[in-house]
Amino acid sequence: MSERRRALVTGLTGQDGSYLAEFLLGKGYEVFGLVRRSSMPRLERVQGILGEVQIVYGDLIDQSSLQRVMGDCRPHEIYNLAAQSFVPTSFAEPVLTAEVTALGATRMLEAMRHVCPEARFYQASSSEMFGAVRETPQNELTPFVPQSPYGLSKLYAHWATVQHREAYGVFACSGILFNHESPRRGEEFVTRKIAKAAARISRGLQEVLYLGNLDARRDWGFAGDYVRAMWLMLQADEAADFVIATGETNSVRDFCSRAFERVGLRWEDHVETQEALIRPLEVDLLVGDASLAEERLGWEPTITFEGLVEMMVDAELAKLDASE
Ligand code: NAP
Ligand code: F7E
Repeated sequence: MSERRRALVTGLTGQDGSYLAEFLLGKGYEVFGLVRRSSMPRLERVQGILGEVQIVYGDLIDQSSLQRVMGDCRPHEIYNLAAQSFVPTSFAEPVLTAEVTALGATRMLEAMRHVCPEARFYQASSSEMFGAVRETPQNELTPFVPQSPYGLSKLYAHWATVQHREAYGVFACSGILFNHESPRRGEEFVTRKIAKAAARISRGLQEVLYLGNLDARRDWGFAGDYVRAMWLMLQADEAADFVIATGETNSVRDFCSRAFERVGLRWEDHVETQEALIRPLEVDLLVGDASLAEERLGWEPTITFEGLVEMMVDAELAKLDASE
């Protein structure tokens, strides 16, 4: 009988970590999820799989913890999803963001190189690296012009991944993922913030939704589709970097319009803009070209923009119903 495959997932408690762990369990993997210590458990997103996933403790800031965990788990595949991932926080805490998001990835790569060099490595890179975009749509060859300490940190981690592949021959892939959302998205990100507010306003629980830049355009997909792409990258014959995106771009205003329409309201009657929510630098337009992933990995998104907005608003309405 062949050995059960083992996967180590950092960022287990985050949006993508929870979807990826479920996906890997469904494929028969033994899943180890790296969790950092906190005074209160943050396992809400993985409640449903706590009996199946093995929690291991460590922190991307602590090299020795990563080496210990890799030695204990002996993973065949490593998915590095942990990061300080919120762009506004990266302006407020640029050094912490670099420690976790940039150097954390290097720590993971170095730990793998020394402890389990045969493992396959996935780095959660980001469309934020394209920043002030030099061409549209963006693909694997588009130049990077990051516009935030977060984008800059992800760029460092991206090149650390490429360099480890080229210098040491490890199987390391960088997935350049465009924005992906779900009912499990953190509440401070704009899609979840809008979906939650639309639901609450429709039930008379809130009056106004304060937002920043309504003109920013993003290529929004569904997180469940995107974790499948991560896995496909590590099953390929050769390690490479891939853009993962839907190829469609919409503005924050478009998201508002759809979300409020879903609850029978006009967004213009409830949304106000607030200067404090405008970023020091903005990424105005993102839209990805994922044709390489389609061609080499057979990956395609299954959820449309309209389907995503409806899924997120309906999930917020269902939560309100359940709490009544
Ligand atoms: P998320 O919900 O913010 O999750 C981040 C995860 O990182 C959480 O589990 C968090 O743990 C963990 N973490 C933070 N600092 C850590 C540290 N010092 N040591 C260990 N773990 C730490 O992010 P996500 O949306 O799932 O995204 C997953 C990854 O993809 C991130 O690297 C993100 O930057 C990247 N990405 C996301 C998108 C997107 O649209 N979602 C697009 C491109 C790339 P706690 O729960 O303890 O805070
Ligand atoms: O902002 C605008 C904001 O915070 C999207 C992360 O997962 O995707 C995410 O980064 C847009 C921006 O995501 C508000 O200015 C307007 O233009 O939802 P977001 P993000 O910054 O695109 C990338 C790919 C990642 O890798 C990141 O980890 O929406 N916006 N008003 C607002 N944004 C927020 N958060 N809140 C507002 O009130």
